Amino acid sequence: MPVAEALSVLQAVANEARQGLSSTPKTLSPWLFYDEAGSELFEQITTLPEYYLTRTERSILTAHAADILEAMGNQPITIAELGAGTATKTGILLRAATKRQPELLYQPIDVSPTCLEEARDSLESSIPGLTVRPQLANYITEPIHIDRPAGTAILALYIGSSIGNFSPSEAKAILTNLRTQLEPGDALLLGTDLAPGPNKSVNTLISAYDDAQGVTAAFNRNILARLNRDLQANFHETCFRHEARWNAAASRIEMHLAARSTQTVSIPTNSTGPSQTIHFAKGETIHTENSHKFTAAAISALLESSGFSPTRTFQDPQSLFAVTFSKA
Ligand code: AVI
Repeated sequence: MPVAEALSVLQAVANEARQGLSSTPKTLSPWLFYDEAGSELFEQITTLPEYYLTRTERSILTAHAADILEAMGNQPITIAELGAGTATKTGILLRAATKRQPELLYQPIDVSPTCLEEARDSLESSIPGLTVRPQLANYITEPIHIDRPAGTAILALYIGSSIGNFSPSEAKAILTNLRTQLEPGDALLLGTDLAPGPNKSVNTLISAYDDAQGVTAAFNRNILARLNRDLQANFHETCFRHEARWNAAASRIEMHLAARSTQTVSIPTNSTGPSQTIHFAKGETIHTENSHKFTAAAISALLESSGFSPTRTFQDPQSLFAVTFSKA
């Protein structure tokens, strides 16, 4: 990462820590999870037996790739993806699309340059006819731009249930921002984790965020390790207990870090600002993440309020996860 970029990331980490840890209740933003160590832990989470989200969405995409492409009609398509990461699941749709048209442009949009490069290298070398044009952009706070080769319709992807990590108003803003780039004939495929139902208990949800091997606990505590590494804070990570809670009123899993005892933590004066002392009462928590879980009605309401017309929803047989196709 270029030096100037690394410094601005460090300043953003410091700003988050100063603001979130001096608020009541204490909070830290979930984007702080994803430094190198946290991104590796997240990759491990996606393979855990309890974390059904990734494999279930993959199974839906595998089962319905042809239906999804058919819903786009006969025009050639261009695929763009928000928050693409390393785009491992996207390969399913890209492969299916290159069977219908000889050349395909894929535009992954993400904040991580390393993920974007990894995605380009692995996809271009394994899918003949595919051109990957990565875009480094913060689609959450900045307007985005999607290239449209002449005569193609755009299929935009926002999969992985990443939309669930935003508040309802942020989620609407992200989709509305995307909608500005789309025209009649274009479409959005949105992946969302589903709320508890007849075949999905609250326990299934809690276990997905509090696995037996403790990988999610390590992922959550890594946020403190990151503040130690980046800002020379002195958190004792093991003095904080990982908690996954179901908030029924807000239909979301919340992740917290609870102080096992009274504690005082300091962030020393450094290049990012003055020193900060943070006191924790026993049991006090830092709220680190929300992961919203959607009903079918909530998915439709979100899409419609952002200017989309949902036309088809694909689910797994147990109704754990949904992938919704909407027209622009
Ligand atoms: C990235 N995001 C969709 C994950 C989720 O399920 O909300 C992040 C995560 N947090 C804990 N485990 C996984």
